[in-house]
Amino acid sequence: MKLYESPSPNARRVHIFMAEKGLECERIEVDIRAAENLSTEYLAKNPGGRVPMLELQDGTCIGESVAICRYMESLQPEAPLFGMPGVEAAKVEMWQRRAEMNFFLEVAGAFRNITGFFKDRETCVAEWGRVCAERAPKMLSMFDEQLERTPYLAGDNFSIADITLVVALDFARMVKVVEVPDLPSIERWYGDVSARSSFAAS
Ligand SMILES: N[C@@H](CCC(=O)N[C@@H](CS)C(=O)NCC(=O)O)C(=O)O
Repeated sequence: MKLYESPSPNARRVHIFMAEKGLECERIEVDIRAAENLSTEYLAKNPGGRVPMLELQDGTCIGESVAICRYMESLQPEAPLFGMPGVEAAKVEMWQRRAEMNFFLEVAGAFRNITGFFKDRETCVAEWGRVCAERAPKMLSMFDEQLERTPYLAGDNFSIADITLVVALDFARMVKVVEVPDLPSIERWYGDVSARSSFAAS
């Protein structure tokens, strides 16, 4: 299998997930600055036109980082990073979606609209970017309160929800368009999670 990717937060989520699972595959660099992800050839494989994308030996292409991670989980079910079926899996899904939709997407919206990084291919509205930048940090108190009660976002076990939130926080700090407040439980959890060897590998 081949992972089409570029240095980007979503590819990083997949790298960390694969490192947790001890999985490796061929990696193919896609230059998103040069819009290689929008070429006819790439779009035929991944109509979303984003990275990462996984191509299997039989030609099946899987877009969306979380879908790629689900496939990786099927290859190596241990340790279950999507949770055990039932309540645990439901909690992982809940926190994964909150980390992605309530924080990561706000950071991405701020980055894309304020910096105009992809202005060659989309309309950027700086004012909208500022709204996203204002909303993102406010979302963090929900995660902080949860982490006051549990070691990891979804409970007692490390999961894909933790990967998404750490990657989104690191991205927010790197691109500097969103102010990330110091919150005590997030700080404790961030230290624990980011010390895992899978985070260094990516
Ligand atoms: N929901 C997708 C988002 C992927 C995404 O936005 N990737 C960015 C890099 S982090 C990208 O391909 N940007 C290129 C572009 O927007 O043209 C996922 O989870 O994989």
